[in-house]
Amino acid sequence: MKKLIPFILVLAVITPAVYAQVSARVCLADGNTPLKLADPCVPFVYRPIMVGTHLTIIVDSDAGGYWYGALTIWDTNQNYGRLYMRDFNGSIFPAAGEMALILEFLGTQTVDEVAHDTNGFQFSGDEDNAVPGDWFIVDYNAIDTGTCSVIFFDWITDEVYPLCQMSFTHVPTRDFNDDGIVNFKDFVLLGSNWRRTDCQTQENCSGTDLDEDGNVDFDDLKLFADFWLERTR
Ligand SMILES: [Ca+2]
Ligand SMILES: [Ca+2]
Repeated sequence: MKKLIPFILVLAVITPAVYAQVSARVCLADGNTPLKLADPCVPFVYRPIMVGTHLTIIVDSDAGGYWYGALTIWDTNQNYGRLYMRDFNGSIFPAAGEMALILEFLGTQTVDEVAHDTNGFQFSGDEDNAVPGDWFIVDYNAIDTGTCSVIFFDWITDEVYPLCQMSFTHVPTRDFNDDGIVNFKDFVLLGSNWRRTDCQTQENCSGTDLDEDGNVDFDDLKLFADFWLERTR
């Protein structure tokens, strides 16, 4: 036993302190299916999504205790995406504790001396009752074509720099009839515009000229098929 005591002391010295690891993950609208990355080797840069697509961003923790942080749009190209809180209770999971809070804040970003509106949410966990698990959920909607970023702050560890920046690329919708799903009805609409060459003067041939080169052909069919059976809401 005498030999064991120095060994334990050494362990106490070299074992680093353990802190709660709070993170944000992106899922489809079901709040469960992860959104795939564009490149598995590049974190936080996600595969393209269609305009109108709804996503969920979930804040989770591997430990309890007090925490505060934020999610906010960082959209230097003007409001291509937006975050939504479901309602006061709907965006807070029980694991965050009874006193957990979520507050919306509106702000501006100045890009090239032009101020743009932006939005986000500030979170705080319950110091006494928070437990490991999912703590908060907010919805994200792709409003227009372009690239939009959402930045995540863990203000416990850093009050200035974000923990991560999630990047979303919005492409034109393939849900041509706007019924919420890309299926055979949309394929029929694409077929009804097949081989047209006047799309640049005809509103992209009802949206079916997906690469916007003026005609509807196999290039557009390929872009359409990439989103087969995906939902926009
Ligand atoms: Ca459709
Ligand atoms: Ca085309």
